[in-house]
Amino acid sequence: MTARDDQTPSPIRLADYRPPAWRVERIELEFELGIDSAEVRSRLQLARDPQQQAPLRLDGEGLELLFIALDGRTLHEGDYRYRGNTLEVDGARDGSVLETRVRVQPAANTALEGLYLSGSRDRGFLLTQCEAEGFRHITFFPDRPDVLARYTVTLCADRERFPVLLAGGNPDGAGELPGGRHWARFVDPYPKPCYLFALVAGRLQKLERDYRTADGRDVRLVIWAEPDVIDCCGYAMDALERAMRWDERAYGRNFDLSVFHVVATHDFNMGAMENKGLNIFNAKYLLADPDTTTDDEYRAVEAVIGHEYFHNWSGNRVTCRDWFQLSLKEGLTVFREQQFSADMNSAPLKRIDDVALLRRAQFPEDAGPLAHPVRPAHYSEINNFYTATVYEKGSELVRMLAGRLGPEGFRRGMDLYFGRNDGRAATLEDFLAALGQANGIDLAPYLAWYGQAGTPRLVAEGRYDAQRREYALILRQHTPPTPGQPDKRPLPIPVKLALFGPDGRMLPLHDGAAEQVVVLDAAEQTFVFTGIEHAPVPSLLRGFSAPVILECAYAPAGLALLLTHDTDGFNRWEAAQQLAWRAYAELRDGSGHEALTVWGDTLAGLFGQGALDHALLADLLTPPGEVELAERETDVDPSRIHALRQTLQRELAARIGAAVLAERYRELAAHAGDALDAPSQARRRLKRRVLELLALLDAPTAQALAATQFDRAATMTDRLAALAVLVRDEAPQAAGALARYRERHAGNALALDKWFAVQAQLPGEAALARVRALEADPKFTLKNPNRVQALLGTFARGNPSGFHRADGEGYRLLAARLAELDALNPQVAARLATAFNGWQRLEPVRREQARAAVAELAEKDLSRNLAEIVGNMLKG
Ligand code: B3K
Ligand code: ZN
Repeated sequence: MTARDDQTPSPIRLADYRPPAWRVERIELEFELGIDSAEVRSRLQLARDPQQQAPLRLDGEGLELLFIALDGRTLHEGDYRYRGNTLEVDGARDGSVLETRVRVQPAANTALEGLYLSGSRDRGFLLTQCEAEGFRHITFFPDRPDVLARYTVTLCADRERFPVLLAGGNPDGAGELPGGRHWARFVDPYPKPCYLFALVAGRLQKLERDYRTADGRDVRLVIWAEPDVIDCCGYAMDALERAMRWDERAYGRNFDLSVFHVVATHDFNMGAMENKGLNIFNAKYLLADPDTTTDDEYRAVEAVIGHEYFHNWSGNRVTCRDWFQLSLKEGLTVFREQQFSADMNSAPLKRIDDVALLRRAQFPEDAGPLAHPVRPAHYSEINNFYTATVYEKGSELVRMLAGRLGPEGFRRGMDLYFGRNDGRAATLEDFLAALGQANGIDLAPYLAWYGQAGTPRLVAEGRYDAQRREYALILRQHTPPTPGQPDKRPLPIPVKLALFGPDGRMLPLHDGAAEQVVVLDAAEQTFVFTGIEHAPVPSLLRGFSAPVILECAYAPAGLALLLTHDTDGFNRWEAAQQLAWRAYAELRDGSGHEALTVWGDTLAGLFGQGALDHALLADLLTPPGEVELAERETDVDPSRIHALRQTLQRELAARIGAAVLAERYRELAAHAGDALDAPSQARRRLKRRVLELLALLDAPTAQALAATQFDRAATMTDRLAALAVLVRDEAPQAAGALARYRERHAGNALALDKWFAVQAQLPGEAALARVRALEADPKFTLKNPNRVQALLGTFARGNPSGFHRADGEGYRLLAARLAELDALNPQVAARLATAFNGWQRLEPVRREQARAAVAELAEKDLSRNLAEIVGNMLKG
């Protein structure tokens, strides 16, 4: 393995943390902006840690140093050294002022980290992305989150080319300069780490709104976008206002600047970024209108708007001491977003979505060669640790803590956490201490969750003693080994539970309560419930009270009872999932059809009753996805899993019946319109599921309905659902529909992404040729992360039967693209490479093909980002 240039290959370790030897109290930045070249002047006011002797060392990558002075004296060669991404300066004292001037090249920056150009040279705009370590691509600085400084930023540029100049903080003057140039200054009163610095400059239009915080501050909210899409920002503005109100109510947190900017870009490595006072969004999570945005995407916009806004407290006012603490801000902020989205929409549906994501993205990560704890102990490239484990599992850990404390206790704890750590760079220990101390509870045992990788298995066994009217629940736990962690400790696992009698009613537990939380904190414990009149069916882990895999030998009839009667919406869905899993295993192993029958008949019954919420019904009718099914197997053959899952769904469809499905489809389709209210969205969700099931029984009818739906659709949700059915079935109408879609949405990048993605999902052998053809499309480019994700990400991650070909062509295509992409954008390449995760569990032929493709890639000259992923992938 070779890592490019002189980057340190040795890992950074949590155990090596030392406070910074030098801090920066104030930084004044002055930018002279241009497309090809920009000059950055910086003035740092330094403070020295009297306990440490280290010379002044600053991070800087790819900077052309034009000038350097210390305390007003110009430095010359010999007074400083700029080598290997570090600038070392002699003679600095506590209170010294260091001035530098550097040149950077925005248009040549394809990594989209630091200062770069979004869009074309003549019409695009300049922006920055600093988290995690992009600031060092802009100027020299101690680029670590525990150096908090006060920022004054002045932007200067040509007025005609860059009419809008923005930076984080409060505006502090603007004016004209000679030669058609102008300037604008921003002062941020809150000390912040440099990863939260941002600027934007270009031709942007705005949507504005006035907002008054609960504590009486007037704030101007401004969303900025390029002129052709400014009309698509209204939904995001409403969502922002909802998020701000919600944080005031739920956490007592108010916004703290006089202006809050949000900017949309089509060229972004991730979803969005919470820069202080100047959030920057991937357009995908900001722009929305009924003609191009699906219902799921509307909810994603609301969620990401909330997420970034909530970071203003969980991340910005209280930041992380070091990057090992990343989940301190990310897990907590995902949790806050989940609460917000649950409050704005349906709480059970949100929980189902989130747990499905956890199972699809995080469980496989935790089970493969890239497994790492929520707080990793070491890393080589921090950008590789913005993972489902740090985010989604991190959120589950906060949820357990919140559950342990109850709503009032958690709020008390959060108040103490925010109050005590405001303006500080904190650790996960600080977080647990505040939550615990505010409630007089020792939460230290939960720290073990942060340090241990792998998904715990929770084994539950119930024994009913009719004579003593006692029910004993025996709970055991074990966590399989993960790379570097062979031995696992027991963790505190809160199990929220209820017991159901044979008639589907909840049995009273201790003190007559219907629901209770027991905490398993040893390898095995028994919990006894007395006064239980019947052998109960336990509803365990209600609301998914811990991120574990539950193993419980339910009889299919017991699961059917929960599916029909459980009062916890999430656990109803969970019962359907468990039943579907059993039914799938029966099909696979030819081991009878008990679960299949119970699953199909129970769902067919619920379908016929029509009493359920449409969206919940749609989710109940959806078995675990191909990725989740593969998780429970060894010698994985994705094409077989695909075929079996299709058979499984066909069985379900047959039990409901083609006529019933077609009839329900027509009923649902009768309510047209583009309304976004919950019932309308739910109707569209069910309509889609019904159409998909019908397609498995009676393809010609379903295709005809889909073609009509495609032509008449009033929403992107309906149009795309219909298109997906046509494309996946390779229906005769598919080509025409694709052509019409392409024509209709020619000028819209986000709609075009969906055009690429829907075709990348073509199942089986046909996928590869389609992906190759699409790569040759003039609209395909490796330079745009959204386009790469739409085509290659969807193919490699969202289409197992297409990607995992036995001949290995899918793997070779991905490996070849990764090498090309890595030269342009290492972060995006490294993220895409994680699609190889799980290769060790493939059946032998595919396993060898995948291994060979990854090994060959590893031989190339790779970025540190991609080298780390590929290296870990081969280690396990
Ligand atoms: N904090 C950013 C993610 C930055 C990723 C850097 N590679 C977005 C978020 O989680 O809100
Ligand atoms: Zn975040």
